[in-house]
Amino acid sequence: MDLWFTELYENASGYTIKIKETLYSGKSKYQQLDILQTEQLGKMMVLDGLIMLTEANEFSYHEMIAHVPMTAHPNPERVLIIGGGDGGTAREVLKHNCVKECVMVEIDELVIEKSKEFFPQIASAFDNTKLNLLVQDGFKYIEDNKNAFDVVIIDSTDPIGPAEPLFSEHFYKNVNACLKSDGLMSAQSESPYLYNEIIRQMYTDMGKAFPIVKMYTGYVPFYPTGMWSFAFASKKYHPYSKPRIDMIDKIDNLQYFNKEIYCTCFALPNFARKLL
Ligand code: AG3
Repeated sequence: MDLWFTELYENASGYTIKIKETLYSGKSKYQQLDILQTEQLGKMMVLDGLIMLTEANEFSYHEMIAHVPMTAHPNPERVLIIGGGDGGTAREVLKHNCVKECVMVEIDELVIEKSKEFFPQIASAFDNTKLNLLVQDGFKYIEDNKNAFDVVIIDSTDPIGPAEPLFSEHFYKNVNACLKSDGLMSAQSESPYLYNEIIRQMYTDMGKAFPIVKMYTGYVPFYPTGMWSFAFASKKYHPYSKPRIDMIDKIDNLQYFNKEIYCTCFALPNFARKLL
């Protein structure tokens, strides 16, 4: 019998992938978590029916969400990740030796636990002594920590379910307050081909909280349309004002990100520019 998994996009199109077997299926207080063995792309993590990552090419998303802000900041020593419970973003952040502490605040312990069990290469950061892992609500954590971080990375799910409060002006203002005076942030911001309204709203809200707001993109084949966008918001530095371009060649084991990608990822097609 053939088994196929489909993620539906707005109930109108979708992405279908052949499954060998279900490795785990369970429900936390927050969401449904499924881990599936695919035919082609290794293991796959799915939350509430939406693909979070595949083993074969999670690198593009994690490298882009982490290394772009880490390059833009001249000396990122204290980094905060909101979400990212699988550990992929933390793995990338901790490749930077300048990092003294990476705090990761994930609301759902089940995601952390199952990532450790099924995705050891992605969850490798959980053994790093520079990682301070907190299982709590990122929205609340950020309210209580002011002026504390150089870089904040919002590695959330879509704005339905537990991540919804992370897409709001109030939240971005709190992110601004938890950053030092020259701090900056990145956040996953959906596909510009599909989610125009979400993107317009998100960038409008960010613009009310930060003086510098840009979109950059990367290719993430297992997300809707493959073209994925990330928001870059900053208090002081533009992406090209003080980037640590020469450090990029020294980052370990990069499969997607490089100098040329940094220098071009902020270039946007016209239809995407119009959303901002
Ligand atoms: N972050 C989720 C990105 C959104 C995916 N959306 C979708 N498939 N509809 C993933 C967490 C990876 N660390």
